[in-house]
Amino acid sequence: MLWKDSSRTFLSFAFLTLILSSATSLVLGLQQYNTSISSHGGIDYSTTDVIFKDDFRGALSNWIIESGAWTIENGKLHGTASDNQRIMILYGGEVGKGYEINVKVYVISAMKFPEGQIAFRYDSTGNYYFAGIGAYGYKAAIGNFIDGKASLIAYGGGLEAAKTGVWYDLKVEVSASTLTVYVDGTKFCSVVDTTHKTGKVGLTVYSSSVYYDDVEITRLSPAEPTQPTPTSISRLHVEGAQIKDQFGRRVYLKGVNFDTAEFWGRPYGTEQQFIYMKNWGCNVVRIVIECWAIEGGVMNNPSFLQRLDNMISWAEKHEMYVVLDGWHLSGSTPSGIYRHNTAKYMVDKWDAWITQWRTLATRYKGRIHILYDLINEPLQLGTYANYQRKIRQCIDTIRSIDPEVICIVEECSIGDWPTSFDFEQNAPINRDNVLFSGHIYQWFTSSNTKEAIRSRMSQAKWDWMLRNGRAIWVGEFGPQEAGMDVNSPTWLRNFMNVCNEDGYNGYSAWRWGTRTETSMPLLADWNGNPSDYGKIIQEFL
Ligand SMILES: [Ca+2]
Repeated sequence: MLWKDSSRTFLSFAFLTLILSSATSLVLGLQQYNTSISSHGGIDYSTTDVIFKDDFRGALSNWIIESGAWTIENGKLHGTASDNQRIMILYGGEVGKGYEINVKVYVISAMKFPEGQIAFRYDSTGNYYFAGIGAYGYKAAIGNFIDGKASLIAYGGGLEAAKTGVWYDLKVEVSASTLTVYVDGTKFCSVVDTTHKTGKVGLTVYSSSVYYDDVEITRLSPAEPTQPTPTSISRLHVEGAQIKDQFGRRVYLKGVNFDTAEFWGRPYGTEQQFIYMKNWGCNVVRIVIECWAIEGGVMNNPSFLQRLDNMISWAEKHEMYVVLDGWHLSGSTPSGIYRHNTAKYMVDKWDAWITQWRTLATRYKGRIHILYDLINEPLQLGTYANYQRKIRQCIDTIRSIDPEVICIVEECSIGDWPTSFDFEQNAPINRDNVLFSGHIYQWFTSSNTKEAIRSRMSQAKWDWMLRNGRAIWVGEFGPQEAGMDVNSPTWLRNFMNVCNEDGYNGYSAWRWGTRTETSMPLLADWNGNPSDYGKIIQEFL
């Protein structure tokens, strides 16, 4: 988080008003979050063959109407469900265990959300999965019916992002215990679940009137693995301007910041919060180690380290990377003498800071999902040369313990704001496997357009860095300090689109929590429900 005033006083922030529609609150209130593990395309399918196709120009002779009104209309299948009614039509044949189902879906009208989905591994009326458009209010989601009770097990896209009057290409891939949903060719969510092993496939509608067309069910045959199966989490490295995993695949780190105040000052450093983050679609969490908040110093407190251990293990369990961030400095208060005075800190506290990183690198040596963000928002450096020497000392110390870990070096300034990557152009850090990180907030830019955002990035030399083979990740971003304004949704979407279009390596939103006193919380509550700001971030994770 960037403190805008140069006097480095702790600002009071205006309250962000969170408005959730009553419908959304109701739906979210009923959700059950299960532990879920995403698969990221680990299996290569070498052969496929079609099990069944129907373009609905003939009769429904291959189908079994389980419930509701289903008719053929002008070469399309039409299913109509009344309010709070789920209706179902099943393909009569057998499909085996590994297959994908493609179908076009068009919701004509909806009483709640526009809901048209594929049902699969259908065993009986109350026991099956359903996946597709509008489930639980999301663009796409997967639900699991067990003995007539449904729960949400994965979702993607924003709330209320599914629309009526639009043809969607829906695909559900069912492979062993991995269930994945695609809409218009884009993967929206995936989950590993073993509740239902086999069963029929079909189409289902909830509280809506829906057209379906061009159903195709295709058998998937896994290829013989010739290499180790890529997993979601592997040791990352920096290759030119990109982050790659150990299998050579490009990785974008997209997630959230989790601040010391929430996991230490407040009791939210729980596995459940990491499950919510994963369910939002995060693959990284930047854990902020805010030294001033910890009496006696972070590294002297076993309870603090135990809490870090837990969070790092939960992130690993739920397949997310962790950026450990040295956030502001110790021996002080929120408005204390070292905040954003890196030169003074380097004189007074540098040895303790190096010791801190040595302790962390030793404790987490070999944990392949961790990256180290050395020092947050360095300002008031005085001279760059001294800072460069210190940063190299820090990187070399960490690498002497854990040689392959990525170290993150942030934008800096020898004076006050703004920071930039000038230093890398003039006197490079000159260390391998370094990821560079910049922070950007709405108030940095003159307007909410992509042009204004790119102009600000260019001023700070982000484009120069990319052109010259430096990898950039955005460790923090967010809307106005005081919360969302009328321009914030456009700014946020434009910013994330620019990152994705221009080749940056992902972003981490400031910040996971509900507090309004330091602005811009992503959560509406600690049950994982998004604020208005969080809803926009969910679209881009
Ligand atoms: Ca047709």
